Amino acid sequence: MRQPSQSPRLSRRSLVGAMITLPTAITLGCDSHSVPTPRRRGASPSPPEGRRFPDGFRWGVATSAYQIEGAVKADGRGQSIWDAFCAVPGRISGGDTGEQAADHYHRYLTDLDIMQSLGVQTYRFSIAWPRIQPDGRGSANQRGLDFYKRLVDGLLERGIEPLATLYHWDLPQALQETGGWEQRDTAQRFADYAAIMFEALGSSVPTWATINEPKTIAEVGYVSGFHAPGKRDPEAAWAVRHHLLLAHGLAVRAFRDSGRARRICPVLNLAPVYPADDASAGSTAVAVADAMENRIYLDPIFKGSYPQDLLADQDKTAALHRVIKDGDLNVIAAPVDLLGVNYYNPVYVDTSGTYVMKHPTSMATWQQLYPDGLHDVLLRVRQDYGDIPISITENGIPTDDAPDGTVVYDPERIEFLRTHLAAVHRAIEDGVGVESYYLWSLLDNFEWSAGYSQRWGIVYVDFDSQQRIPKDSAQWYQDTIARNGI
Ligand code: GCO
Repeated sequence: MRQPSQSPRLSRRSLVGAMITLPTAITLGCDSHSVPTPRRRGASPSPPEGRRFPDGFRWGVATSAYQIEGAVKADGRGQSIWDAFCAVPGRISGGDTGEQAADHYHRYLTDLDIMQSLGVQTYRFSIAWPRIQPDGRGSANQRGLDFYKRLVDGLLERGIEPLATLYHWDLPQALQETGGWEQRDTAQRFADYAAIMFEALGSSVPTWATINEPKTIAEVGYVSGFHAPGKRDPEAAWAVRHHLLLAHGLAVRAFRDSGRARRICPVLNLAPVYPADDASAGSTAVAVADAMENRIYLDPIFKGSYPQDLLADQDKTAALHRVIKDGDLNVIAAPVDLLGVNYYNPVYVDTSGTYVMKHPTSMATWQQLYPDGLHDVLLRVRQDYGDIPISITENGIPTDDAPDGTVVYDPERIEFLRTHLAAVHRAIEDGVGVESYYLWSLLDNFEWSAGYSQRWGIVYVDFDSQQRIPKDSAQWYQDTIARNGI
């Protein structure tokens, strides 16, 4: 998330945005997964810079279930909070929903072939909890499990390493109806679901991620209300933050109990926090913003305690104090193997705590473009939390893409990727153990409250015909992977 409670409402998830009119094009059938070949013309606008990544560095792409799968009623899937949220008029730009999305549920073989053709080495996807437990509890729905088994097998057959995220925001609606993440019990339900997945796929998935961006869930789902479940209840957000962290810790414990000699990590969207001006340098306002953006998640997981400066503000954090039970911090701090970092933007704060825009943004008006922020945030993690292996689990930009025949020219995305990868490279040179990079995203997809008005993929999706067209950036990424550098 890049939209904390104090930020102006111009941030991510804005409800404005025009739908792109799509040309009629050939549909790639579900079964005939013929692969569109990335075109060879139109090279990167910038020359190679000669920055090679370390041997063994892994290049990936990322997606999430609700954003691409569609098939929301297939094979016994239950309803998620996003299905319910999309059904509320006015919540999503253009009245869009994830009902069809990129129809990946039926076209996953096409998508796997595209990844293989690009030379992608690892794929981060998420599992839709309501496909596995339609009501969020009880025994597993075999048909739901089978889909992810087929997906993982398809990846392994193509030599692509899976990274499975257990929770990318699609809570079973039945659990929302009993209180959702405001309820402590939901953390235990999550651990039970996680245990089902470790049992089913734990021998074939080498790396697991627990919860994607707890910050976005709390701030955008419970403070600004732009995301499901659409609440504006800052008090509730404190309980949600704690229960998400607890759910993470309980899932890590379940993972260790499963005896799998694999790896597990949290995925946090971190933002370097800078003073907006001289007056705010060293101010409490900057420290508070940093606590809410970063430390409130990093500290419990890696230090076993909430930030003291935050807890000391008893008035502000009374609702947090109320939900912390003895032993919770030990659970939350269960050792992890890796840290997943999603990076999209920095934050600048003035003395009043107001977020200030200092850089140009992408078409997502919350996204200030500042590649150095990625370098800074990586160094900061190393300095404050030690030498944790790190994966960049998301990084990307939306652009206003429209195909010209079979060509989709997206130079802005290539420039974004090139400059951010240069920042990652610099961090590695400075000693940070970054082992992999997952570009967000493989496909154009359902961008939450922005619906289909923002295209984040390196592969264009015509949402009418479901035709896929690799963009220029796909070609650029293929070359980058092939030479292991930029
Ligand atoms: C997130 C999610 C993705 C988004 C991406 C672009 O970070 O919010 O992980 O689902 O689509 O970040 O906003």
